[in-house]
Amino acid sequence: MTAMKKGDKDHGQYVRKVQEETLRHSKDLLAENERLRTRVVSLEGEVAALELERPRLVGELDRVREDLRRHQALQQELKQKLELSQAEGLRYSESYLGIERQNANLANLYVASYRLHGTLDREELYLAIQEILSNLIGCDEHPVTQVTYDDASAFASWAGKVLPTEAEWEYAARGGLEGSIFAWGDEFEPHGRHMANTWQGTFPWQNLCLDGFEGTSPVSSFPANGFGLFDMTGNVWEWTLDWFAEYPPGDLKDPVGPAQGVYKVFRGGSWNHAVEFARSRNRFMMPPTNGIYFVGFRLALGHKVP
Ligand SMILES: [Ca+2]
Repeated sequence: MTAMKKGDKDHGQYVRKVQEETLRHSKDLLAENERLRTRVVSLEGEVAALELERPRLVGELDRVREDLRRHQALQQELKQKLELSQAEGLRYSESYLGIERQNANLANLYVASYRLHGTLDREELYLAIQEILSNLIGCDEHPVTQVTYDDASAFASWAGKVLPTEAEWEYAARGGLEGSIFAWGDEFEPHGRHMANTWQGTFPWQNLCLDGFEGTSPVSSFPANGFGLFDMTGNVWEWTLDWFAEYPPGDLKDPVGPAQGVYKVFRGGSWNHAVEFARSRNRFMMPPTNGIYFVGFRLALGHKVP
């Protein structure tokens, strides 16, 4: 055996160390290669599956695009309908104003005729007044109608109260049921029960009176809502404090009417209008100087001045 020098010994140790590290590195590379190969196989499988799914996904994308296009068209159509219905509402109010003017003209003609011909003696005048009063017999519990907004507002001031704003009225109408269609919920006739006085039948010639009333009904003929308020739906519309203006789109919290306007808003539907007018959110309007046989009012306590 040849005696090993120190330099030879160090060199042998260095070579073994390099061999061990190379072997370990080689094993690591093998493991990493195996992992990568497995990953390649997996990804190839996913790509193949996606390729198979591609026609279905493209088809679904086309369908969703088509649905979106259809919904956008529908939304546009509904917007136009809404604008038309609001314009129709204004025309409707104008037509009532025309009828009121005609009635006023007829009344003036009537009085003028009596004055001209002198046919109204004391007895006839008494009978005429009795006839007018007889229409009110038995109506003590019915809501007042034929009052203008100005009348209602003057009465409220005299009584130390106010007319409710639209927002206050709508909040009161729902009786604590947030977003409900009517004062008692979403179903107009729950379990077939009439909950309000509206018009049934084909307006204006067929008044079926299925709710038991041909005209106005005594207040509290139907159940109160959650706040204990009667007739928030139907019977007579009710003047509110607000001037009319179209609401902007989207949800609104306590919207306030404009400072000035042409029409005052009334709410709630009436015995003279079908169910679709009776929704708590529905609005109608006419000039504040108009009084008509299906519009009345109710008072609110008003705001306390600090
Ligand atoms: Ca009725």
